Amino acid sequence: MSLLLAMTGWHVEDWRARFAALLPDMPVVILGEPFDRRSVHYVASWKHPEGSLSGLPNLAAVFSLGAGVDHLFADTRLPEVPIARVVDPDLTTRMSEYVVLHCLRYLRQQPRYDRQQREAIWDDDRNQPAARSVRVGIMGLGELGQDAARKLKVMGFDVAGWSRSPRTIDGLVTFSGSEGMVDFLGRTDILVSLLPLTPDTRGLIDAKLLAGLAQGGRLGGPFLINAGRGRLQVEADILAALDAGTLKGATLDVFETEPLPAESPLWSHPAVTVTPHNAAMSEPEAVATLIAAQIRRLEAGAPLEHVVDPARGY
Ligand code: NDP
Ligand code: OXD
Repeated sequence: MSLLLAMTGWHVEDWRARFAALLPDMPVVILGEPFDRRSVHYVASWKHPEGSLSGLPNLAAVFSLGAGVDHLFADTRLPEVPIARVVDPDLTTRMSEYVVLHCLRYLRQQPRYDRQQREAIWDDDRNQPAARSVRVGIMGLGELGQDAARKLKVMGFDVAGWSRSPRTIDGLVTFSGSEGMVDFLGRTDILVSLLPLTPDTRGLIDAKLLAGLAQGGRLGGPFLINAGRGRLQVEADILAALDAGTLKGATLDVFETEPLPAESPLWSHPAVTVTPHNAAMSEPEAVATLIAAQIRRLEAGAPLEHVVDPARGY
């Protein structure tokens, strides 16, 4: 019985060593090296090549090495076995750090002071909005969205959230579905996207959505932070809104195409901050520990945790 590591873009050796230490009785085999396909009971995947998991007759479960599972559902030949994803405090904390950092950056006008420093301008602007006067709207109120909302509230922001199904969360103004979208956007100065990529969310952050954001708030116009998935956003529409001045700035960790192509205008746009899809990286020690515990649970006859629903796509 073995665990197959099937990943692209990450250093497989870090993961092999970690899993081998955590599961000393289970051989760890690597996609791309020779292995007996009948021996594989478990797969841990990050963007495995299309079709590479078919023909594993004893496969019992697939683990995403990240919180998102769109990379799994992109495989049209994905085996029909239970799929579990990462829900882990290490990853969640990293994402909340990213969201709080960039909301504070906009609140405290840091991009402007960076510019002023480059030009040696001392402009002691006295217009300093309070966090309580800035409305943050979080799209996606799951594991990551709820934690980010809690931490933004600690910083004093006026926080609301939007989800697919109605949610009641202590201390949070919530909206849901297409019927809640207009009111949600209309009270949002900083839009934070922590949505999964599904057929329903693809292309959601487009010209129409951006046009619905609050104008005239305390930051002088709306900002966007997307750390969900790149294909949630229409990059041409974001650039057009920035150039029209209806969007004041965008911080993007994820992109329609990754790595972000060298010719993308996002790289050099003065109102755009680019980070290389690492808002919340999967740290091998934390994530391998979680997956090893899941495998031990299954081997002991206990149910798998953090299982995703293929019909919903997350
Ligand atoms: P969860 O599954 O816990 O939460 C997803 C949230 O999105 C839920 O609130 C869900 O609504 C909502 N949602 C899903 N579809 C829709 C829709 N059509 N309309 C409105 N709301 C919708 O996921 P996580 O919070 O753990 O992770 C979210 C995403 O963050 C991941 O899927 C991944 O894409 C991204 N991510 C990015 C990382 C990075 O480094 N940039 C790192 C980790 C994750 P409901 O509550 O009704 O179910
Ligand atoms: C994830 C990611 O889904 O890193 O965990 O994008």
